[in-house]
Amino acid sequence: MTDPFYLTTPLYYVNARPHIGHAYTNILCDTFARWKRLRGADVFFLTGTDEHGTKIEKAAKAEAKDPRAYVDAMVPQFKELWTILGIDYDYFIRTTDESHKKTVAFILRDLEVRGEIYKATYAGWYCTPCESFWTELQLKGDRCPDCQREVQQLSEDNYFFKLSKYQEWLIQYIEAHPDFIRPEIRRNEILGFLREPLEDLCITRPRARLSWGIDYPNSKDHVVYVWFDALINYVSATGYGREGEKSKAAWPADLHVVGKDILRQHAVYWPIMLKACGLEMPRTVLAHGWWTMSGTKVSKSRGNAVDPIELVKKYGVDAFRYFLLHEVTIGNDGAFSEDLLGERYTTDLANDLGNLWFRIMTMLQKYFDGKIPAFENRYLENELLKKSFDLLARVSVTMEGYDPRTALSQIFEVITRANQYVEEKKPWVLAKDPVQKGVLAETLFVLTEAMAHAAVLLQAFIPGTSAKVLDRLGIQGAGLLGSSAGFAKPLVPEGRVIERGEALFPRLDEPAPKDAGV
Ligand code: ME8
Repeated sequence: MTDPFYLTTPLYYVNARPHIGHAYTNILCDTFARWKRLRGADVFFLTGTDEHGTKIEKAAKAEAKDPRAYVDAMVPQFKELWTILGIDYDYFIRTTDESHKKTVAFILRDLEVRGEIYKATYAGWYCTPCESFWTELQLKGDRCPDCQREVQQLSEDNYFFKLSKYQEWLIQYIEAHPDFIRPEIRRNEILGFLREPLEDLCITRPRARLSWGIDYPNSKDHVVYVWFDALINYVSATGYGREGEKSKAAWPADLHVVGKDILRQHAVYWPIMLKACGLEMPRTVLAHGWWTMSGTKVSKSRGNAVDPIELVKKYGVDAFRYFLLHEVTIGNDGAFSEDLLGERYTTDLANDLGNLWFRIMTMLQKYFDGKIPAFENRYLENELLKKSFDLLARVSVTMEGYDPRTALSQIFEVITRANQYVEEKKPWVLAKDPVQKGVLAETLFVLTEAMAHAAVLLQAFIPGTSAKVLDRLGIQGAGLLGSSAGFAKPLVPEGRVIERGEALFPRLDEPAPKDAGV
């Protein structure tokens, strides 16, 4: 039996086109999903769209569309971007799916039976963009404490979920499970938030004020609060609450990846909802930081959104993936600038990786007719070869800790070392001396193996480039990461004639790469 691994992205609001922030979350998840698959896990990777609530209703109205027609027209833009970015998800869930609505209704009825929901009058302040209620005390200078926008005064009957009852339980759970909220800075933030008394959660909106939502099962006058509906997607994708339906996903999730803006919903509301339903906790909620531009968060509402499709057209999908994965440590914010992306493209991808490939292949062609030289001792004592064979062990530990940035640095360390090795060994000098033919063969063998091992590991990060290299080298990459024994050995078939092929990362002033993905 292979280990199951269930991971999720947030469900994105469809009130605008996805931008670099959404791309980042999905690229992170895709990298984790690919990594786990390559390691042999039975992965279920879920993404999708959040389609109810005031924001969506307003956006539809602005285009004079019925909300259903509006969301149906927006969803393909998300799917298209995921295809362009190589996001290999297993299932795309929409909160307007009938199956999802059934699970939401099941959970609400169940929670009512369990005595976890009550009806009461709410009087206070409301932030429409955040869809959140605030008390007078929570406001910051008359504005929403989360987004600093204007709030409106409201008084209305609603249904409430007993969050406060589980506050102590949640604190203890988080303290007993250090991996539940990551990274640590975010875990501390949630524990800090839980030092203040938790209020019960208002889980409905009066239909008179908002009609675009899932029907509340026991009241014709209410729809379900969009966050309560959306969080449930993670279990509705498993078929929960729908007798007889089968899904490949099995609860609990191993990993929820979210931005730090929605950590509270995932690390406070969601665990308590699950606990109240008698369901298991997800293993890890991983909160990443924000991409910023000129110091402010990239966001649809701020109008500073960066279009990932434009960047992919210009730099290629792998350069874009590499940049996002490499530029920040998960949890920290990252300042986006196209100059920086261009710089990374040139230094790391074109000059280090692309150039290493070009040099090795040029030398193989020149000195060995493009063939890996026949070679007796393919397990020779050699520092670079050893570093290449050991790479899986190092990268696995890093990836177990969900740290793709360090993993990429570890892989690129071998690439950098290989480039230095070329300088040290000077194959062009060795080639002049027939006595050195054996040393020359050994040198090129070691270099090709370093390249091959790096490429096998890069499958999870920059899959297109990795596939190109592996294909040219005649290596089947898929099965090589299941065990260290399968990886720590020579990988390139002896005697194979290798095509140098076109440049992996052409200079930026040359025409765009053909397989930019768009
Ligand atoms: O919050 N930097 O949807 P949303 C990094 N529907 N990541 C960013 C980002 C930025 N500047 N901007 C957005 C919602 N993101 C809810 C979620 S889940 C059950 C419901 C990413 O469309 C990041 O993952 O506003 C963030 O958490 C998410 O997009 C918010 O997407």
